[in-house]
Amino acid sequence: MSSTPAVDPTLDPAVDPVVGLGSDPARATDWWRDAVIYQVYPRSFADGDGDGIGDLPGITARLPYLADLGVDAVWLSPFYTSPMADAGYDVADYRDVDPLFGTLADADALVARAHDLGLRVVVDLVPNHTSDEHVWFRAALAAGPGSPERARYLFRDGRGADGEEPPNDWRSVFGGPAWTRVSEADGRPGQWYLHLFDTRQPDLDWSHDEVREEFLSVLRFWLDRGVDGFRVDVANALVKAEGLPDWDEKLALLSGATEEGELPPMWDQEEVHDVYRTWRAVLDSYEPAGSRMMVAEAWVDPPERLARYVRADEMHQAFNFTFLGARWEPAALRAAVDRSVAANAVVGAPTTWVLSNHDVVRHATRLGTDDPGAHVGLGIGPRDPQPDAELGLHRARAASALMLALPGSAYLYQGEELGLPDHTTLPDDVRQDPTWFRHEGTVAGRDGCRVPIPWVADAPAYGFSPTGRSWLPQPPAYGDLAADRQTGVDGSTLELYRRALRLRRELRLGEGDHTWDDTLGADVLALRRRTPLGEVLVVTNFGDAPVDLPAGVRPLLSTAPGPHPERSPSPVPSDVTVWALVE
Ligand code: TEU
Repeated sequence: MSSTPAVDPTLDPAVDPVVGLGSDPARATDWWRDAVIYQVYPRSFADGDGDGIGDLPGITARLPYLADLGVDAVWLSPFYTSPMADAGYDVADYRDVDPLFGTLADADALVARAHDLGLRVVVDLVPNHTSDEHVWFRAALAAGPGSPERARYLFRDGRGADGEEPPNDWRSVFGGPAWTRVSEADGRPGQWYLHLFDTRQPDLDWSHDEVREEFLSVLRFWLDRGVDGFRVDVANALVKAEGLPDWDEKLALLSGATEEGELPPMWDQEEVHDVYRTWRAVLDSYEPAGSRMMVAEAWVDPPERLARYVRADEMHQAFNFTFLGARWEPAALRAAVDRSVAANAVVGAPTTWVLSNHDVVRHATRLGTDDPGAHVGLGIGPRDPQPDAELGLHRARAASALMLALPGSAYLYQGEELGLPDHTTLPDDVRQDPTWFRHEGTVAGRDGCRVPIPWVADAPAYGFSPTGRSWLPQPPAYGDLAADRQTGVDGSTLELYRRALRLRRELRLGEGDHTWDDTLGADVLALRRRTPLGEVLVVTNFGDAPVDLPAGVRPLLSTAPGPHPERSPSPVPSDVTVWALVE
């Protein structure tokens, strides 16, 4: 086994957090309204112990890098005890850390170190389903039909003479049926249980008081340990329609009501809002009020329905997947921005923006394909048409700079600041995502966006782990994109993000509102922002021809390739975003 170089320049940057948690009392509450929140996917961020899977000590060691990058908070995908049937989104114990990732003491150390650096910590909460290894589900299997133990989940008798047909026609989001039949104590086929996701992720019955009480207690457990908020997994799924009626439509995410106005019986039911009202009361009971937040992961369409999750007494934020799924065209993006901002304004909530996460093809890859919206959730594999990597990165930089200029809160996914693409040629035999297995290999699934981060170009596993092990292989392209290759290199994607985040903070771009400027032509999205330093013009050019900036503006940032692109910002090349101060 080879060893890492003695000095890893990305490990210990000289950190000077601009807005420390303690340094500005005004930021103690409502910090989330304009926050930039960085998603860490623990198994792929940094491996401290060398087993090839990232862990909490690995993350803690890299927190200075994140403070230096200029984000306000980190959101950690699940690190709880889990058999890892869905990479930890199948939780067996909500109050403990899986040994793969470390211990509770490691979680406490991570939170403490983050707070020292002025970073907030948001943890993932998975309330729709547990793991099949959760003590409740094991008890439900053992106890048999009609028992109080089964009542915490959605067990039903099957249809047909011998109950051999599932109780309804719902399909799993990951492919295949949404029901699995169990064997009863006598060994005979028995009841079925519902799982909107994998067989190993049984859905809880949220009409059950014990289920509701349990999650209030889990919230308090992590709040008492000092976390600043929760990202709530499939927040729109907890409550199902009475009687679990058939739904012959596809179980599509982002599925709103049908043309007849009928809501899918598994998504976005009215009673789910009661759950978040009780959660909000718990969060607000922690001092100072307004310091703890929740963000809904809810694939709900249209934006007006999504906004109902962020009413004043419910969640603080919801991910804006309409923006993420929009095509690379000015009209589509403008409509997504306008509609989201307007829908949120009605309920007084800030809008969020996100371009990548652990479920979707990274935007540096997606934007190098013909239809970026088509790849949400399904991945790209070696037998699919391959993306144009150069075009994808070029557009991704422009898209990120556009996103970071918008008012509200922005979510970044680990590695996007390096311009990382998906691994689109992962071999079949390393894949782990249940989406791949449940589609019997007909769709690639989400492993391609979950590949471990390259920190050091010349180290084994690009510095991800001290032993060179890596739970998924990294593509060769990750070498040149390693953090150490980009640090201090003007024009690199990493330095572009650092510059954008610093400017965003100085100019307070997360606050206030925007106006569109229609004078630069139909191929351009141009918006104006009022800032403490004056008016800022943001221009993204989607056309083939370069576009001149108006006279008398002072450039601040450009996503064009090469060093110091902001020194010659006009004309704005194709697929480039420029920020400029209007003097
Ligand atoms: O995802 C919810 C979800 O339905 C989608 O993101 C979906 O996984 C994807 O588009 C594939 O079709 C959340 C988590 O983010 C995801 O990682 C989990 O697998 C899922 O819930 C189940 O917990």
